[in-house]
Amino acid sequence: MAEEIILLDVWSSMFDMRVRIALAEKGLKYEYREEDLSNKSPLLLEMNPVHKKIPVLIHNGKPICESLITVEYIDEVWKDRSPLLPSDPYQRAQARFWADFVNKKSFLLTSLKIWATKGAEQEVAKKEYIQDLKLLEGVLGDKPYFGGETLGFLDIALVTFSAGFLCTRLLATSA
Ligand SMILES: N[C@@H](CCC(=O)N[C@@H](CS)C(=O)NCC(=O)O)C(=O)O
Repeated sequence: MAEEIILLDVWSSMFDMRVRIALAEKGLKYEYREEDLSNKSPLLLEMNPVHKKIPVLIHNGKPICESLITVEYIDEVWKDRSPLLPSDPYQRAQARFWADFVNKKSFLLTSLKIWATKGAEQEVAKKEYIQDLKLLEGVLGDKPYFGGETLGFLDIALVTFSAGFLCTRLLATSA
């Protein structure tokens, strides 16, 4: 049976980009449906009744919500193509730990604080963000990717936010 994969998405969402990267890494074709978050589609409300947020991947009629959970799902279902999580359980736990750090600490707490504050408070937030990036740099070490020689789960978790942060910064400084 042919796979049916639908992605409820918003093109600019850094969460959704994670799912799009995972699908691209696996070479999967899917139907892209752009959502209007000010007027959410009945399908989005039906498929993600708990959070009512995008991204939602609908695989053969069944929804998968939350970007990192979706990336893991894609990796598990299509495990024979370009693995994203390490096969070693300890390394896998580490990748999940740092992806969780990106979500909860580095992105949500620190980088948003930079935009939400001014003056001395903003300077503290900037220092904290740099510390977070240094921690991640330590995890990366000399490897080309967090995943080793190829793009992996933690790369996908981080890259959309680090790129998004830089773009927002460039737009802010060029305004
Ligand atoms: N933790 C979620 C966050 C997803 C999220 O915040 N999506 C935003 C767009 S970037 C959304 O759908 N917002 C609509 C709303 O809050 O009503 C994930 O990782 O997928």
